[in-house]
Amino acid sequence: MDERFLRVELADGVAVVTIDRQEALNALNSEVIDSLHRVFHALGKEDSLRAVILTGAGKAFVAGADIKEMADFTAAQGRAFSRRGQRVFSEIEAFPRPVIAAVNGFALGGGCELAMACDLRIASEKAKLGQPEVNLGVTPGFGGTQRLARLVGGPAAKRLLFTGELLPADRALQLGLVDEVVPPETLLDRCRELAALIAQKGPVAVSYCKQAVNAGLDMSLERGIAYEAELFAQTFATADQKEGMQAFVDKRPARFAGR
Ligand code: DAK
Repeated sequence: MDERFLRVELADGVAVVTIDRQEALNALNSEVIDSLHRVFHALGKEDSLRAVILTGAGKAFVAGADIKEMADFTAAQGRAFSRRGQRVFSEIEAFPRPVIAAVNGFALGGGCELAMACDLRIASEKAKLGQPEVNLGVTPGFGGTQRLARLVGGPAAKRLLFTGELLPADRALQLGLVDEVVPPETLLDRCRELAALIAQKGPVAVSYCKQAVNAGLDMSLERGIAYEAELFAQTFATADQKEGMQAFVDKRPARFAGR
């Protein structure tokens, strides 16, 4: 599954995907974006997969979309790049398993947007997050204005977007842009710990929870609750529900099959 700029390690139901294009601080060029698409597509076919950890090699998570590649774009190239990027970000957001961003360093522009397309964000104390696109005379283009406002609220999102300010990890935590901050040397272990905890749970139920929260954010409360009830009903057609409830009655750990 490895690609030129992407490493994939799959063990115990958890995939660690590392973007490794350190000469450009892991900036997202077309090749990295296409590789992410291929890797997530391939991971989607792994029956044993329970969670994904996405991180960057070196001092950056991802320092943004590749400014050097974008600089001379024609409108048509810009459109194609935008479609590629948006497709991958949507695939990650809708990926049937939880995706945890291990934000090891700079997560700027498209990098911050990539982290926001993940389900959880665990940051190293060294991480810096922000949307500095206004420095380049552009807006975020991979969902930054929308996901940031949903995560941190309108005023905080506007301040970050208007100023291009880079937030240290502790400030990002206060705003809710990341969920936890840990020392750099423990970042991957902490993410693996979380992924392992998730991997013990009913896989279909975890997947439905992700689906319900994501879809519900675009619905009225009334419709969201109706959608939740439907997913709840569907879990009763799974082997996982039978196993989970029988294991409770038998006072033993559940052994979920993921179906
Ligand atoms: N793209 C390309 N190369 C980059 C890069 C980037 N985003 N960020 C860093 N690099 C490269 C640097 O050019 C440098 O390369 P060489 O000069 O060695 O060849 C190398 O990585 C190391 O960077 P620095 O020497 O600058 O390292 P420092 O530690 O001094 O500084 C930094 C780190 C992260 C503060 C700095 O590199 C920096 O400010 N980088 C740019 C951050 C940034 O502005 N990111 C946002 C990019 S714009 C859209 C879709 C998407 C987008 C917009 C529209 N549509 C669909 C409409 C998204 C836009 C963005 O993400």
